[in-house]
This record gives sequence, C-alpha cells and structure tokens, in this order.
Amino acid sequence: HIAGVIFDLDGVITDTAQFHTQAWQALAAKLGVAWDVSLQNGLKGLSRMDSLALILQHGQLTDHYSLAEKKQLAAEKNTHYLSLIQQLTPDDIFPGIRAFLDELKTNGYKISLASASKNAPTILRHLQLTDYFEKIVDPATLTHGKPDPEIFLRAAEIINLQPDQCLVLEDATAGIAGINAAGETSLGVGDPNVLSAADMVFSNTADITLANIQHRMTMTTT
Ligand code: G16
Ligand code: MG
Repeated sequence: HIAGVIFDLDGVITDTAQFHTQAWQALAAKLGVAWDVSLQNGLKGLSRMDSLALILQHGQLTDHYSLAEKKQLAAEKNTHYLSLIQQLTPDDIFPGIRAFLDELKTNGYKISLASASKNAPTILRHLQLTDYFEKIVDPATLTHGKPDPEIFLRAAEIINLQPDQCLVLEDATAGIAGINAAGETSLGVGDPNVLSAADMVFSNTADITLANIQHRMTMTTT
C-alpha cells in the first residue's frame, strides 16, 4: 500500500517553466535558434545540459560548440534563470498543493522530491515549503535524466520505501514514463490526453486530495 508520496517540482508545485522558457528563449535568440512551441514543450523535465542539447539540435548547432562552451552557455542561462526566480513567493504555489502536503503530514506519509532541477532547494525556500520534504534527490548524483527511472527509484530509496509503496506527482510525459518504469504509481498533473500513460490524471491541482486519489485507485485496480 502507498506509504510515501514523491513530488516533481516544476509544473506540479509551481510554474517555474515560465522562467525556464524566458531564460532559454533569450539564449536561443542570442544563438540564432528559432523558437517554437514544440521545442518549448520538449524542454519540460529535461536536465539543464539535455535542454541545451535539444536547443542546439533544433538550430543544427550541435557540433558548433565544445563541451566547455556548452557548459558556459548553460551557466549563462542559469544565471538569468536564478535572477528570474527571485520573485517567487508562497503565493506562487499551485492551488491545493500546500493543503495536500498538510494532509500527507497529518496522515503520516513520507514525502520526498524528485526534481531534475539543481535549483530545487532555492525554489522550495522561496515558496516556504522546505520543511515538508523529508528528503530531496540531488540531481547532480544521477547518471540518467528523465525518462530514465533512476530519479524516481532514488526518491523512494531515500525515504526507505519500495517503489510499489510510492505515488508520484509529475507533469511531464518523460517523467510519467520514468515513474511507470520504476514500478511506482503515477499521478499526472495536466491534460489527460497528453498524460494518457499515467495511472491517474488530475487537470486541476486543487482536486488532489487523499480521498480523490483513493477513489481513482479503486477505479484503476478493480
Ligand atoms: C525542471 C524543469 C526543466 C529544467 C530542469 C533542470 O525539472 O522542468 O525544464 O530544465 O528542472 O533545472 P535546473 O536548470 O534548474 O537544474 P522538474 O523535474 O522539477 O520538472
Ligand atoms: Mg515537472
């Protein structure tokens, strides 16, 4: 039975995607890479270096930069991104998320974070949510990014649970694939048509409560 809940950050707890987009778009413009919605959606959930790789590939610039130059470009984007997320406050938490975290605490669930973002601790601090999370996966210690299940397996391990005891909230299709491969229960946040691989989908974070989850679980297992 479910004993722990794992959270993705961007797109589940708050909308940092708008700031990632703004910072990547500025870098793409500087490099002369055309921007479009499919590129923007494809960046969801990818690590910083994987995101840069996708942008360069989009502009057919993959072989134009050395690894050192690529690291420099990623650092430049991150400096810009960090300046943008300074404006985050607890008001930016998605509806119902703090109430759900409170409900989980009250009912003794373990809680961990599986975000690909190296800036996750900074973001949680701005949102004043740090104390809810028993453990946070350090993405710098991972070998593979989403859709690989590694980050989700680690997020269960650090709270001493087996994968089948964990429910994971995630907004990216790459993330849902990783959760399913890890043998955990996937709760998609977003469009049910896009997240059709998830065990259950909530299009509105305000509807994510233990009672509603329980209800959807019985529907999928019987
Ligand atoms: C987030 C975003 C991605 C971003 C990644 C790495 O993942 O969805 O767009 O590229 O983190 O972020 P950073 O450059 O801050 O390390 P998640 O897993 O929280 O959705
Ligand atoms: Mg996400």
